[in-house]
Amino acid sequence: MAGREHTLKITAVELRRIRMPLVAPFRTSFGSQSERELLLVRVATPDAEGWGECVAMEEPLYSYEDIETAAHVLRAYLVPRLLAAGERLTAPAVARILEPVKGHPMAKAALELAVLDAELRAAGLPLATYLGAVTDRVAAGVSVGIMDSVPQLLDAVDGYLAQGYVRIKLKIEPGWDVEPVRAVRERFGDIGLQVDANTAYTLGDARHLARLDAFDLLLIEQPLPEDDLRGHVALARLIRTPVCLDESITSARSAADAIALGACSIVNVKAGRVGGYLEAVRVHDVAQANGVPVWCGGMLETGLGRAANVALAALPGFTLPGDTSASDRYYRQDVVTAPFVLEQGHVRVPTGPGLGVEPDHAVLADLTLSVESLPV
Ligand code: OSB
Ligand code: MG
Repeated sequence: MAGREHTLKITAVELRRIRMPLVAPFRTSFGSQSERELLLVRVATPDAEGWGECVAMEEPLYSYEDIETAAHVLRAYLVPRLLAAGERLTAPAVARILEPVKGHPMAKAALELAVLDAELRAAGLPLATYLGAVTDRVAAGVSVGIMDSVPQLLDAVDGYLAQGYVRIKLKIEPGWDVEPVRAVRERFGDIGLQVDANTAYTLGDARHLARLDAFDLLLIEQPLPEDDLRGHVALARLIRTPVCLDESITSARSAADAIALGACSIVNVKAGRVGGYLEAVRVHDVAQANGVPVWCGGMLETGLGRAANVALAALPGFTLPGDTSASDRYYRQDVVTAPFVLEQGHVRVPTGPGLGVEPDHAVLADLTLSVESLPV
């Protein structure tokens, strides 16, 4: 990545809050959603504008950030620090400039992505190329929410498999785990199948979770609380299903620790969770150096954030299908002019400069709840 940086001066920053209806309610162990509200960050520079998507959710149920805390931290601390850095800004400097502000990785990631997009658009370089992509399309899995009944779940999975998704992830929680997994395995046979608990269990559930061993799952994602690394070490020794961490991995350092301790053998990489796409590449690098497979997680992104995820998922260590589904799995109308589509179970890596997708301004205007221009 060195030597390709172009410096830029930010002339305006915009925080745009949007609301998008989901095509179907999405239920996890931490709640049910029928729409996605989120924050988009736009930076303007003399040569190009750049977009970043903040993946914080409406309520702090996945992690402690929410849309309001992200907007607050951006407005009060992050944007002012970046502007104070002056004209010789480059994307790799953003994380260092923001580092004194503790936490708030999703707010930081959104701002870094907007700067990165502007810089790469000005340089004519695709984000995927910049990050180190080695492929032009990525395998797409789909994350399937908790349903009211097993037949309803089987219908949903059937639909996704018919569309070509190459791997199914079932959201689980106590009371919705062994039976739905058994039903999906029995009905659909030898498909790529994994589960995500979003911290819903404790180590005391180890014997129960070991019942999932019978179903040859690719992995179990984040069974225990975010800060329970030792619990995951113990659990990993008690069950055969490989343990994958999502919420617990907050940086390349924490990934290195989790891997060294034996808390996981697979890592879900989400740029928002680790403070940006450049740190996400470092998580990938740490995992790859340890022979640990990674895959690209998702946060119900719009086409803007999805473009960045798909670029990241094209790196060589991403050997498992990601939660990088097509736009229509989430939204009837995406905010980009060319939504992501599924082609033989894959989505194409954008090839244009920066994110390689263009916002659809009419659609955006329709979905916008508020726009805030920050003083520059
Ligand atoms: O834990 O991976 C998760 C969505 C929102 C918050 C957390 C998670 C998820 C998903 C959906 O599982 C992933 C996607 O398709 O974007
Ligand atoms: Mg997860």
